[in-house]
Formats: sequence, C-alpha cells, structure tokens
Amino acid sequence: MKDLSFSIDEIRSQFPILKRTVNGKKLVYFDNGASSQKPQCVIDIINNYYCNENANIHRGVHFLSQEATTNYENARETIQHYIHAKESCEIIFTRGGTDSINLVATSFGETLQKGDEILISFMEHHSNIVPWQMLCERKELVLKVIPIHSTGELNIEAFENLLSEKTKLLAITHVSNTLGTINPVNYLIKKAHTVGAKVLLDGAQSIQHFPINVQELDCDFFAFSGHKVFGPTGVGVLYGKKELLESIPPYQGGGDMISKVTFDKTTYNELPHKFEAGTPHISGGIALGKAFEFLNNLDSEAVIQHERALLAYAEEKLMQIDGLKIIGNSKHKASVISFIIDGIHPFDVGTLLDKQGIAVRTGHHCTQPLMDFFQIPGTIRASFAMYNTLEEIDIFIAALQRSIDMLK
Ligand code: C6P
Repeated sequence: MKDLSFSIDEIRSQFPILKRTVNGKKLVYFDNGASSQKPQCVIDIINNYYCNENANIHRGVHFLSQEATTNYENARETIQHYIHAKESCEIIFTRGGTDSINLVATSFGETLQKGDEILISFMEHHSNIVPWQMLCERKELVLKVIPIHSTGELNIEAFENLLSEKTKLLAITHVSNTLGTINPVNYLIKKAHTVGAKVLLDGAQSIQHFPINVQELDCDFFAFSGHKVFGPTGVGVLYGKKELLESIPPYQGGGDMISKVTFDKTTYNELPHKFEAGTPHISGGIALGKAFEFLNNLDSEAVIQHERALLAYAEEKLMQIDGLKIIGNSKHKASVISFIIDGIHPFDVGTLLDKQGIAVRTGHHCTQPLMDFFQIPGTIRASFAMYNTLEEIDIFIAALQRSIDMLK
C-alpha cells in the first residue's frame, strides 16, 4: 500500500547523511546527479547481509547460499516490476551504467558489420560515446552524432535526416546529466524502429526522477547505475528484450555464465546468467532491490511535483543573479540546473560553496563535446533529489551570491 502523502520531513529522516555538517555548516547536498544518498533501509540491508547472510550465490546447497540466492533473485524481480520488464531474466546485473553500455557495445556490437551506423547525440555522457567509438574502430562502423539546439534540445529534424536503413542502433540518453533535458524518447524509439534500428536508452539520469515502463517505451535496452537511484555503488542494471539478449553473444567468460565447459566447446547458460560471469556484487544487488522497494513506497506523482517545484524555484532565483546564465533551457527538464557566471571560473564557485557546506558539481560533467558546443570550459551544476527542500535552495542562493561577491 502506497503512502500517498509526501512528507519531506519523513523522507529526510530516512537519509542519515542529511543530518551531518560540512565545514561547520549544515550539509546541503545538490550533487545527486553524480550520486544519490542512501536511505537507512538500504544501509541496513547491506549491514545485515554481511553480519548474517554472507555466502556465494547460485552455487551452494547449504542454507546461507540458498538464502542469499533467493534474496538476490528477489531483488531482480523487484527491479523487473519497477521498470515493468516482461520477465525477470531481462534484468542483467552489471557493475553500473557504464558497464551496462559496454556490455551492449561488446555483445550487440559483435553482431554488426562493416559500414553499419550507430547514432548517438551531442549531449551524451562519455559513457555513451567512448564505447561506441571503440566499437566503431574495432568493427569499421560509422558513428553519427545528432546535433542539438542552443536550448539544449535535440535537433529532431537532423535526427530524422541522419536515420537510415544503415542505422543499426540509436544509443541516447533519456535525461541529460548536464542540461537536464528530457529527450522525447517515445518518438525517437518509434522512429528508429521504422528503419529496423535497435534503441538503447541511457537511463542513468531518468530512473531516479520518474517511473520507467520499458514495455510502453518499447526500448530494446535500458541502462542505469544503482548508486544514482538510492542504491549502492558497484552495481547497475541492463534491461534488454529477451529475444535480443538471447540472440547476442555473452559479454565476459567465467563461472556462472556457462552451461557446460569442455576444452573442445563451451555452451552458455540461460538468461540472465549468460551475461553475469563470476561472483557478482551480491549485497549490492540485494540493496538495489531494497532501494526500489523504498521508491515503491512513495507516491511517484508527488515526487515529480516536488522536484518540479524545486527546479522552478531554483531557476527563478538563479535568473535574478547578475551575469548568471543557465545552460540548458529545454521545455522538458528534470531537476538538474547547469549555469555559468560572467568572468568567474566554475571551480572557484564550487570551492567557495563547499566552504559553506553546499555540495555541487563543477566542470565538464563527463560531457566534453557538449562543453565544446556551448564553447565553455565547464558549468556549475546543482542536481536535486526528492529529499531536497526550497529552504536549501534559499541557503544555496545566498551562499552563491556571497561567493560571487568575493570573487568579483
Ligand atoms: N554521471 C554525473 O555526475 P556510472 O559512472 O557508470 O555510474 O554512470 C555513468 C553515466 C552514464 N550516463 C549518464 C547520463 C550519466 O550521467 C552517468 C554518470 C555522473 O553526471 C558521474 S560522471
């Protein structure tokens, strides 16, 4: 049963780190795009796993091994239901979003032929650029890049022109980690499918902000990291359509991913194990399941409204600051704001904000081509989560103004 009320105090009370001070000030954590904080239930389940349940999975007949296996597989099912995948075998545990994309580049990439084209966009994170560059070099494929408008929105006309029968994969971010842009993925996926291309959505910055339904989206792959969605680091997920995952070769070789090994020939395990070589991050998978249970207990519509209010309030306040320019003004944005200030380096602002207890990210945000597009060295980025408050934004704005006054 969902708790349909959204009590910010109740939510904040579940995140112990939010009570701490940094440099003598109450922590204001606005670096959720880099990594989210963890609720007590996620921390507790990791602790409990190592105190009471630790064992390897899928291998032992003994009680602890079977218990750990059940908990790990239950977590897979929780994630399956959260993103509305048809079957739990479509949920592959990986080391994180980067690893998920590399899995597709390696395994799906193996099925591509010289001259085939891969389409990405100008606003991709390096994790959704470099694996494709490496693949293109290895297999003599062609990488094409969809340009964007100065608003930070995708150039749809250019996308349509770049798409052709040669396009085998569209690999695109759902939400830009730097601009906050929410891409029109429903349209992009439909259109890509008309030429027979598969679609990988990089969901690293979307899954923590709004519900995901991979069947409705009809994406072929969906990749994300656990640590950005209130779970631990070192674990992530690749969703893939079952038939597609079955048709591509394994990613890595090792234990658990095999059916039978002889020196003459090795056959592979069924999904999802075919893609999960070696002992996985067991406590991480279990804890990621718990993070999704935590999300399941919230009213997602209330979370969306709250984050929208944070974004609107912060943008309104920031725009009142002299010489400040917001980078990324898409009509549809998640609660991520990048900005620059005339004559001041982002790093200096980030450092002074930190002295006042405020955590933001500064720099290129692993999107260097995007920085080149805007002809800037980097931005200051405030990225909000559902536990942030309007009062924290007031503290941030006052601290930002103080920093600017010191630097000018
Ligand atoms: N972006 C940020 O501060 P990993 O590092 O594997 O957990 O996630 C990679 C990744 C992939 N795609 C997008 C859109 C991302 O935003 C990220 C991670 C962080 O913006 C750290 S660089």
